[in-house]
Parts: sequence; structure tokens; C-alpha cells
Amino acid sequence: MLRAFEAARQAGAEIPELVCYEKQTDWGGQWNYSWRTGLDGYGEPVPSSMYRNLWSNGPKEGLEFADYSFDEHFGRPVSSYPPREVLWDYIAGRVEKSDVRKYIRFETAVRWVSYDADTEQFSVTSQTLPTAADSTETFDYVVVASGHFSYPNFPTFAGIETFPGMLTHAHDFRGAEGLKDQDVLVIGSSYSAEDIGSQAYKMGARSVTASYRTQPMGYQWPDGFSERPGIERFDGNTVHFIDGSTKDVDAVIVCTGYLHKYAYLPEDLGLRSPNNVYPDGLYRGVVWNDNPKLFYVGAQDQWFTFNMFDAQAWYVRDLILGRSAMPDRSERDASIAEWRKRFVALADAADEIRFQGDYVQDLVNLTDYPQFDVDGVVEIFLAWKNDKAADIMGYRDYTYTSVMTGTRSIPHHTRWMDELDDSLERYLQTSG
Ligand code: NA7
Repeated sequence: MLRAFEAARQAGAEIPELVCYEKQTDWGGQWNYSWRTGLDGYGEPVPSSMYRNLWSNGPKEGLEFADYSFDEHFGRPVSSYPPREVLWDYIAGRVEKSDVRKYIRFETAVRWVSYDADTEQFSVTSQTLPTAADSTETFDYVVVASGHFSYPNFPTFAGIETFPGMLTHAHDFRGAEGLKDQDVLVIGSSYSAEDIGSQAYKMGARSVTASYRTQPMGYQWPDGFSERPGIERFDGNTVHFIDGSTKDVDAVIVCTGYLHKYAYLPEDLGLRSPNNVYPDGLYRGVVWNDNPKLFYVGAQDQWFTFNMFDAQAWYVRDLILGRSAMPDRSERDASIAEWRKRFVALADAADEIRFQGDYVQDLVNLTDYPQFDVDGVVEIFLAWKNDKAADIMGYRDYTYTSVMTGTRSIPHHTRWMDELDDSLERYLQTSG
């Protein structure tokens, strides 16, 4: 969002006063890894769900910024699935270059936002964590960009209260090294279960069992990795599945997703939605329909990530600057209804990828965000899905071609399965 305004400012536009509140000590959001879980040093909930050995699970060619390529950042081709520290470095390089740190108040938590219909302004009460100093300031617009993968959706299961082994949610999972020689259960069948289960396997778990509620992931898992249906109950460390089978496990990682929760927003401003690609109540996916001075950036579940957030931010910026007109309520309602109609008809992930491509293209067309080959990115994601289906433990060794630069990525010097050092320094070595 700051980068969007800064791009306009650098092109000669007058931009409004900007304040960005950031609870953490540095930028990067999810990519800003913290070893802490639960509460941080100030007693605040730790927002990031990042784990040490996470590598991107989608090709970087799908998320590349249109105005800051990986080539520009690294000065040479790199592989398609960078580890988290490398991706953080890329994000940070771009904002560093655009000089937006000055707008950010780090270690400052927003406590409450309220809207006054008479003054048509928001009051934002925040607290500077190191000093506990409070302040309340007023703003014409508020953009919610605090993400929706911070508050775990943590269901209960019969008997889990006496499970004797390690039990955690994906949100609090920090690394799989401790799972070596363990029998591991992951609950869920989406990206967290897939990736944490794979990490456990990579780090030498004796067995990995994934329990699905609706549909198995269905990959060709290696020996020792299997999928089972839902859980009927736990009995000590024995898991009973609804098909009557049982499995003794040492560790349980609950990968059941996240809640849209915005602790600083009142009921009438807070988005409540399942995790999906078109949450209801947001015009063009970003404008809070009940109060179009409030915006959400990044509220969708996503394939496109960084470049979609960019397209959203550029559009929100243009609405705030008055470059784009805010449609009236009936026009917004009609637009939401049309996109939601398409959304509910989506049959599978490939459909969702194409849908999200159309959504990103729609936003790019409305702004001066650099046009890029969105259909080409859709094709990359569809190829990625096939590559995963063919080789779930090896897909991160595959390479793709950037639609931004035409650069073909290079294979990492070491296969993902064999690479135990996730550091930036190691990544940038030219040989293994
Ligand atoms: P997701 O993608 O929201 O998936 C949540 C998963 O948890 C999904 O498989 C759900 O099964 C499952 N789930 C939810 N509640 C339950 C219960 N009560 N019992 C069993 N299973 C349940 O979250 P992730 O953490 O995997 O991914 C989040 C993001 O991280 C993702 O978008 C990527 O960007 C990375 P369902 O299929 O609904 O039955």
C-alpha cells in the first residue's frame, strides 16, 4: 500500500499524509520469521505462522512483482522455490528501494478503530509497545492489511485433551527437526497439512499420517506417508479414524486453517468469512461495502500473491486519490453479486486460479500498475499443479520462466529433499 502511494508520489502526484502501524519490530508480515509462539515479548499474540524451514510452495514466477523483478533484486537467475529468508529479502529489497520505512511506526499495536458518521472520520487508538504510550489519531481512510493467517481455527476432537505427545496448531509450528523418528499426524488436507507433513517426512519422521475431513490431497505420497479420513476420537496416543482404522502417533499438528479475525475492528467494520477467493461484502475484493472509506488488502485466499496485493493496493490508492470514482452502493452490490455468482460456480482449484487471474487483470486494467501477462501466470500455476501431482516431494526442483523478464529460473544447486540449510547465504552459493 505504501509502495503504491510512493509510486504515485515519485510520478509527481500529491499524496495524503500516511501512517502505517506495524506491531512487529520489522516489516515482512508472515515472512518476518519469529521463533516465538503464543505471546511475544510484549505479551501480544504472535502474528506470523511462518516456520524455519518453509520454502515457497508456489513458483516465485507466480508471485513476482511487476515493478521489481527477481532479476533486478538478485542480479542473476535463481531457482523457482526460494526459502522464506530469500523471499523476505526480495520483499524487503523492493520496499527499501522505494524508501517507505519513514511512514511506518514499528512496535505499535492498533487497539481500536471506530468511525464517526458525522465527521466521516475514523479514530484509531494505538499503543507503542516499548513505552505502553497510547494515542488516538483521526484518519479519512483506513486500509486493513494485517492479513488473515494469524488466528488459528483450532477445532476440538474427542479425547484430544489427554493426548500425551506433542500437540500444536500449524500457526505455532516452527520447525520439523524434532519430528525425526516420530510417528506424526497432521489434521487437514490443504497447504499447511501438505507442507508440514512433507517437512516432517523430509526431516526423517518414521511415519506421516494426514487426516482429511472432506477430500484427501490425493498425491502419490512416498512410503511411510499416508492419508486417512476424519478422526473419530483419540484414546491416549492412539488415533481412531472414522473408517475404523487406528494409528499410534507421537505428535499431532493441527492444520485446520485460520480465522478472519480483526481484534481492533468493531462488528460493523470487521470481515467475517471462510478462507476463500472472493469473501462477501468487499467490492472488487477490497472496498468494505458497508463503509467505502475502509479497505481490505489481501483478504482473499490466494494463488497470485504479491502481484495481486499490488494490484489491489494500486486500485485502493486510486480510489483514495480520487483518480478512480467510488461507485454508488447499488453498483457495488451488483458487482459483488456478479463476482460471487462466478465464485460459487467454481468447480476446482484450476477454476479458482483462472478466476483469480481474471480478478487480478480487472484491477490491473483500472490502474497504472504495470501490465503483465496474467494469463501466462495462470498457465504457470496450472503447470505447477501438474508438477505437484507428478512429484509431490520433488516439485520444488522444477523451473519456470518469468513473465516479467523472460528469464528461465535455474535449478537450485541441491534438491529440496536433500537441502537442510535454508539460509539466504547458502541459497546464493553457486554450487552445493
Ligand atoms: P486452509 O487452506 O484454509 O485449509 C484448512 C484445512 O483444514 C482444510 O483442509 C479443511 O478441510 C481443514 N479443516 C478445517 N476444519 C476442520 C475440522 N474441524 N476437522 C478437520 N479438518 C478441518 O488452511 P491452511 O492452513 O492449510 O492454508 C492457509 C494458507 O497458507 C494457504 O492459503 C496458503 O497460502 C498457505 P475441508 O477441506 O474444509 O474439509
